[in-house]
Amino acid sequence: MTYLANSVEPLDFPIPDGADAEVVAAVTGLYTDGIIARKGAFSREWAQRMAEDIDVAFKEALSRPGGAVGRGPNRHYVEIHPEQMSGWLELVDHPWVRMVCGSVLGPDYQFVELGFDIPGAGAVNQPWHRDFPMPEETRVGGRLTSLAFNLTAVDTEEDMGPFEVAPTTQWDLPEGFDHEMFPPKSAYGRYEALAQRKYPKMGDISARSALTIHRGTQNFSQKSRPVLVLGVDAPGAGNAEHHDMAVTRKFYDSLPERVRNHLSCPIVDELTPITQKHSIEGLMMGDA
Ligand SMILES: O=C(O)CCC(=O)C(=O)O
Ligand SMILES: [Fe+2]
Repeated sequence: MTYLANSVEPLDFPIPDGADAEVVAAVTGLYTDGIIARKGAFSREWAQRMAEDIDVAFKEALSRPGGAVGRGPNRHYVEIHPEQMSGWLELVDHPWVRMVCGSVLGPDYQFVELGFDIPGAGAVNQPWHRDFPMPEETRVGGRLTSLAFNLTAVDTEEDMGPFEVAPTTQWDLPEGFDHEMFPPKSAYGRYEALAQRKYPKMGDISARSALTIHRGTQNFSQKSRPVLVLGVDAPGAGNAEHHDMAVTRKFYDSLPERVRNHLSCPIVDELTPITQKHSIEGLMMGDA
């Protein structure tokens, strides 16, 4: 593939030794398009439980100051603790999730974020963006050091303001970007030409580099389109410090060791509801 003059050029895809076809496809997909997916990874019943957990957490977050943060008109983000989601263990222990994380981030990957976006009725196009600035290791080393997994709580329909992504743009250097995350309006034509709209259904899961330029689009319907976000880092990627995820001792002790090994968050006696940090996204996308 060809890269823009103003983009990082990964020298080669870091495919682990002895990788099977599935691993090759995952690494190649994330290093080329910047987004991959597995249809029907979970049952509809599992996704329905996730939707109910999101609903409970969203109501709780709206009931207190700072519980939910605006990401544009009628659009919220809420960070939660793993124990607020009954299917969290099945999510992080899913063979596809483990395969993708291990293949792209190495064996010592860490779960650093759990949350959800809720674009409600009346949400408008977000500005094209990446979720955080490109780290040095990506810019200089051509390596991806984190992943965002997404799971929809509803079957996505055209009028719900689908997620839109511009494949290959995880490598775009942030020239003229606001806060190194928001490309200038003059570059929108390029993103619109590359754009793909995604129509995931309940039970589907995707994985992307959060650097791949994307946006939620205008929701013309009366329904909201909640989407879960699981953030995973390679060791040292540094995103954990932007999140307040924690687990209770009881929950931690109940987890299999192969999951515990991927948790570096605080282990506490009692969970504190998360107050969302003031973010650049809120500044750039507007309040809810
Ligand atoms: O609407 C979506 O699916 C994604 C929203 C998003 O990218 C964000 O709030 O950062
Ligand atoms: Fe985003």
